Amino acid sequence: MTTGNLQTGDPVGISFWLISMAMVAAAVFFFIERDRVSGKWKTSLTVAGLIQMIAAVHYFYMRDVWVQTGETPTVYRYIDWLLTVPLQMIEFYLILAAIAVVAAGVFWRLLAGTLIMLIGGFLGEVGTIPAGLGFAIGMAGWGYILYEVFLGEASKINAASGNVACQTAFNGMKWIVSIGWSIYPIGYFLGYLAGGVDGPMLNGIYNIADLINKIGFGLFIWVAAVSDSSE
Ligand SMILES: *C/C=C(C)/C=C/C=C(C)/C=C/C1=C(C)CCCC1(C)C
Repeated sequence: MTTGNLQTGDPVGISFWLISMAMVAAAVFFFIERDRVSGKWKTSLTVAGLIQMIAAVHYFYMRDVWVQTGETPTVYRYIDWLLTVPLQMIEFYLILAAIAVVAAGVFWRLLAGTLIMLIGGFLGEVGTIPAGLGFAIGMAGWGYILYEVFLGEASKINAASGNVACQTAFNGMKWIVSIGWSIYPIGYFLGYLAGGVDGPMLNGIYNIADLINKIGFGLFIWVAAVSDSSE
């Protein structure tokens, strides 16, 4: 299995490969499409492209660790998340800020929730704290983000904005953060808490989650930006 080259019988390795290429393509796409949308959306597409680019580079490294050692590339995975998830929180903020006056506190609260979620998950995955405790801390951080997006100030600003394209993008992001993100704790649970450590299960599920939540997330923003710009 660990011959140093990608094998046909290694679906997780193949998914690392495919997703890294999809992310490169998505980065180029969002950067070029930036030209086509009106001014207030440009920064959102720039950030969407950066997220794909950062993730693509991490996927190259993660793929190598996986293919060459068969081990879970936890450090690369979490460095990637630590960079790209806060950038997604900036996206939320930018979309709201494009149409309303938004207190910076909204962004800082989303960022705080992100850090709690990722630090808890990381410490649990590397074994500094018990895997179950890391899971619980991660869930608490995620719960806080859900609160802010569904019931907190961010949701109120969006509802009051009266801008259809913004509301479309914001609602799409709500789906990503709730349904899309729920794939990650499922991966963690099946990878660490369902009896023994299951590397292929963990990495396979995380990879699918990243495909949906990075590229899918960018596409929601792109759809809103293009439709708002062509009016
Ligand atoms: C681009 C990468 C993204 C959107 C990563 C998102 C990661 C999560 C939503 C992780 C969530 C976790 C929990 C909710 C509990 C268990 C630990 C985590 C970190 C896997």
